[in-house]
Amino acid sequence: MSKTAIVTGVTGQDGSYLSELLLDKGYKVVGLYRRTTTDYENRFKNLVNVINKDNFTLVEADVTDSASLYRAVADYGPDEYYNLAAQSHVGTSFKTPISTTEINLMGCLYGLEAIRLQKPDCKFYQASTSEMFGDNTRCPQGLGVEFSPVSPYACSKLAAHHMVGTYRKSYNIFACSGVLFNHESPRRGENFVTRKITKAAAKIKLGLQNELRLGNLVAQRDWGHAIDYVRGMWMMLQHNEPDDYVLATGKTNSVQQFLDYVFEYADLDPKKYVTIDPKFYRPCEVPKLWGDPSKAMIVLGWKPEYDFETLALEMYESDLKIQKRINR
Ligand code: NDP
Ligand code: GDR
Repeated sequence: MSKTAIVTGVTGQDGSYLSELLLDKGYKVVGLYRRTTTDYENRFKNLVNVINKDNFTLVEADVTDSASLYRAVADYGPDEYYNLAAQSHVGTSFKTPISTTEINLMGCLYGLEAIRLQKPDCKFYQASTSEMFGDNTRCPQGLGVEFSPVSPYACSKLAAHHMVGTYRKSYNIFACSGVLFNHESPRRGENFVTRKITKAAAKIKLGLQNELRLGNLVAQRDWGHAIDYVRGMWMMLQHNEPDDYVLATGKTNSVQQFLDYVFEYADLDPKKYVTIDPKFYRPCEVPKLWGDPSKAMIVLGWKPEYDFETLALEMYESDLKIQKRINR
């Protein structure tokens, strides 16, 4: 019999790729989404490959509304529950710390409780993050490195991370946290720095934009591709023991390096177009993320297939195609 998975945050980057992976593996996928006022087409654009498939169901739920999660678990009796929903923008979390914490911490806890009380054999995946390492620059960062969060986003995710460990130890729930380093794709939200850069480069190339305003260019990130990372999430839940894992490429680059690489490929000079705007600085910055994925590689056999260069060029080419289409 096919397995059923609930995926929260299904309209986001990872939710869409994970749904595709699970459907390919024969799962029934129940994607949870919250109502907003924006138009349907834009809202579900990441889901074009899955939305009309027989085994894919969209269910309205908000992770801050515990009843809606309890109902989804009761109605669908999932074998796996992937908690991807989040207010995921670090900069925004300084402006909306309370709702960020409600979504990221309570959304996780409500999901855990829905499972504990109604379907305790359901496996649970939590989207933890490298942001939890914060300003601890001891590198490369694996699970032995101390967490030192420096944003409301990271604090909320760290509390959720500990909650997952607590449910695993206290109630024997098969709950795993994936401590994932930055992962991107053509479906990355447009206000994250990689997508902001590839979209701007495409628009500048086509004469549709002449300035790109950015914040801190010296921050370093370990950037991988979302397709590799959703595969890792699924692998964690297929292992015989629940545990936490880091997923990362094991390489780090600065924002400046990402910018230079994309602009050079597009044959553009960043100095002509890029302006530093303090509006994009954060009250506290995470200076350097560089992950150590060796545990996931050894125990799960996970390995990223994309590198920084392939990722950056795929994103730029995709944005160029989108801009050509919408400005035809
Ligand atoms: P996105 O921002 O693309 O997606 C977040 C999703 O959460 C969206 O579908 C959003 O829906 C949904 N959501 C937000 N609030 C609620 C709510 N109250 N109820 C229901 N759904 C809600 O994130 P990613 O796909 O990039 O990331 C997935 C998860 O992984 C997140 O938890 C993120 O924090 C975490 N993570 C991401 C990393 C990355 O580099 N991408 C790295 C490490 C962790 P809507 O469309 O309505 O906004
Ligand atoms: P991050 O991603 O904060 O690492 O969180 P983001 O792309 O927002 O920032 C990366 C770095 O770029 C700097 N930066 C800018 N960032 C944005 N968004 N916009 C700018 O104009 C800009 N200029 C410079 C930032 O200061 C930062 O140093 C992402 C999210 O997906 C989280 O949900 C996830 O948990 C972590 O990655 C791992």
